Amino acid sequence: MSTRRKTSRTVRGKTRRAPAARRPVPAGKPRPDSDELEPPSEERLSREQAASKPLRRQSKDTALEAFRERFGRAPLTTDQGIPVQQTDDSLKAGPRGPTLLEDFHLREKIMHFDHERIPERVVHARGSGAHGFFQVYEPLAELTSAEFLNDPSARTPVFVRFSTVVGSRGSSDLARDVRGFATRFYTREGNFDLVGNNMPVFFIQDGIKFPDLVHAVKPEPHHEMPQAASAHDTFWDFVSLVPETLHMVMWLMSDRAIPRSFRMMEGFGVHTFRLVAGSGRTSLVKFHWKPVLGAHSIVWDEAQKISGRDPDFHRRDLWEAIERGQYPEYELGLQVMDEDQQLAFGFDLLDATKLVPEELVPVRRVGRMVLDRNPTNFFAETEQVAFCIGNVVPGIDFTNDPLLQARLFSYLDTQLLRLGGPNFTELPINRPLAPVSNHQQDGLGRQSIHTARALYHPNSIANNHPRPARVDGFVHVPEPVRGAKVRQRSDSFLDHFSQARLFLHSQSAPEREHLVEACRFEIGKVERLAIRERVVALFAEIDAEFAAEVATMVGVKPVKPARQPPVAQPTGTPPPSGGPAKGHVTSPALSLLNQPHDSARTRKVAVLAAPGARALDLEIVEGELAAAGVLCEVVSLSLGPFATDEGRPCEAQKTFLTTDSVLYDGVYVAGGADSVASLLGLEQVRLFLGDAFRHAKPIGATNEGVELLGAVELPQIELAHEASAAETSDRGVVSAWTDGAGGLQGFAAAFVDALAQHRHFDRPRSQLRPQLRNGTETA
Ligand code: HDE
Repeated sequence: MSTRRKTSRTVRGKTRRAPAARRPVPAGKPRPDSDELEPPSEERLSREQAASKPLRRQSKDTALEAFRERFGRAPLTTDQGIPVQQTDDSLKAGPRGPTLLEDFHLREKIMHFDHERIPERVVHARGSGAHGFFQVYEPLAELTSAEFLNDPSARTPVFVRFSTVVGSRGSSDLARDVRGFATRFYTREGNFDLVGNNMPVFFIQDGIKFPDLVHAVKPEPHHEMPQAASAHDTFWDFVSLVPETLHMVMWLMSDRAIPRSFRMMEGFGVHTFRLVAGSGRTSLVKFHWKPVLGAHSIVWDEAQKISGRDPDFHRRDLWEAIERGQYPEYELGLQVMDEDQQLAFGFDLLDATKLVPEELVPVRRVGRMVLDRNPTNFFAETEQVAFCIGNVVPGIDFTNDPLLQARLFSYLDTQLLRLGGPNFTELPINRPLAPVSNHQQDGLGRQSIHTARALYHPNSIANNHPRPARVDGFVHVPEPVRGAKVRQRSDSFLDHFSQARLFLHSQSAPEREHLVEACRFEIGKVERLAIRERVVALFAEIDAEFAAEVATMVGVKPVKPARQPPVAQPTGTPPPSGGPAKGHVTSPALSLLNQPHDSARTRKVAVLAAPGARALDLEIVEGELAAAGVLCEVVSLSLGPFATDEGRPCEAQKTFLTTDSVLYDGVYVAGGADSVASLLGLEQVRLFLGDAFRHAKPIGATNEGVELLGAVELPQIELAHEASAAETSDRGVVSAWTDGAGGLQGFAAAFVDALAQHRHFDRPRSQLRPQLRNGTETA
């Protein structure tokens, strides 16, 4: 039934990705990189060519191709190219004798292995990367002179690395955490790195607090626990003493911290940057990434289970979507403000703990990014990529945001240890496509062989080359700077509560409930009562009712807020109205509920079926789901083909042992009396459906499959009656008794709608019954 599209082929015994030109491209989409990317020739470009030739007209893929090694039929050699005759036994004095020092092959092999690891990133250690391109919709000349933002015909190659912040390289993707969203644009004017997160604000206002924050949230120093979690004393101790963290803490406790997928997450540049037009006019800007699939999350119970079932869940999801040709897509958004609006909104645009509500300054969508190629080698690309917030191109500049200023120092510095010296810019993934010519010399791991004799400026020997680019060179905005040298925070940074409150009040009821639960979970894990009390007291400054809800579950007496700071009313435009929390100032854009929910494309559905399953149900429903871009996986009693009621084979891709409900966006139970009878007897089936229900996922069933839902007794949910012709949809549970193809198509359409809604939090929260009516007793 389900077939997988082939995206790889075997070349001389090795699995190789098909060349870009032959990979599937979704209908209606232009082929990625088509104008700049000539498909890599089958013959590898020579190193000399790659090193000497200006890269201006190459795509990043072509540039990387020069460094890709394919062994083909070449014999095994040492690093020196000496053929190795045997690699299974070390050189010994007799078969039972000691190993000899002269075994250069053994020594080289072990030496290299011993040094395979490099230090992991101090934060954002766990990441996943993808290549793609960015294309601007129309020239933005009135805003910026950046060439890649002015040429709609150009596809600028990009490399994106998504990450979690706190955990080590091997930690679970599903930690409650901020996600990094770092994008490198390989523009013709050099590399531009937009090193952002999936949340628009940050914990602290000044970079000098970053080591304190990170020490507090990382595993505690005495026993290095807990891994990849903020639910421990030191983090909340820091929060309780540094109220500027509170707005970001609200985001961290919200569903945004457990995204469904990297493909379904917003991205934010966080800081206020500057755009500089050719005329010299500057404006302030906040960068956004808007996922075309909308932003969606999962629930905490699910996150914890996924961490056990598949800790690579996000990494796998990204990889597989790209391999399937379902390329993740994001639109670049700009919130543009005038220079004189720095203090116009009731807070300071230089303060990274504040966001600009989209209702005040709409996000203008200016271009799109498509991620269409997986890396060839994780280490060489995803691990060795060295982003730097200081990598900007002419037309983009910085502001005095003190967090941004500290980052300008940190990113270059950190690479020296991680990548072993100043020549990390020569690693293939870090090389710009723009030509590089300067007087940099020597250093550990230098790869370019400079032929110039005069590596200094000015020089007469090479007629001053390379010369400064007088016309196109980067010119920093000549912003006037005046002030006394002080270690001081601006008064305009001192309101730490208004936007935390804005975020809380903008959440829909289920999102708010999740947020409260998350706080109870996290603070409930804090051992020291004094810390719990201080946190709850700070929460009371945000919202007394919210603080009381948390307090009751964490052994703290609710406290009255010491003072209610004035709500910073945005000036200039009326406060956004409507939204879930009536009577409060809200920003509807902050609620995930208000994200687009119009497509089920790329969602994954578990199809529960066993021998005797109704062939027509499977064929029609799977076909309709596939047509809507939904991926189906048949989960059954054992792997491999089984016979349907018509005797035709159906391939089971997973069993109840090898997969779990939490790894899917929805579940469908096919009809067929024999199939349903076998499923009824399995405890795993009850757990599968029970979890899907608890996690508010769409559940569908046709014909005898409806009986299985009845047996699980989904509380207060109405199911289709055998006599009724049309399908029944009740809070994301879709069921139908239907013989014909038309009825099954109607069912599938309703199920696709339910999938597009993502989650159905309007379901009753009562517990499912602990046993199947007709099935085995369970604990
Ligand atoms: Fe980072 N951050 N950061 N950060 N950051 C790093 O750079 C740092 C901050 C972000 O996928 C490090 O190469 C300081 C904000 C991402 O490779 C390091 C401060 C935002 C990534 C570093 C911040 C980020 C990093 C660790 C406070 C969102 C992963 C390894 C002044 C706008 C990039 C490395 C990748 C990585 C320092 C705050 C995003 C140590 C000092 C705010 C996405 O340089």
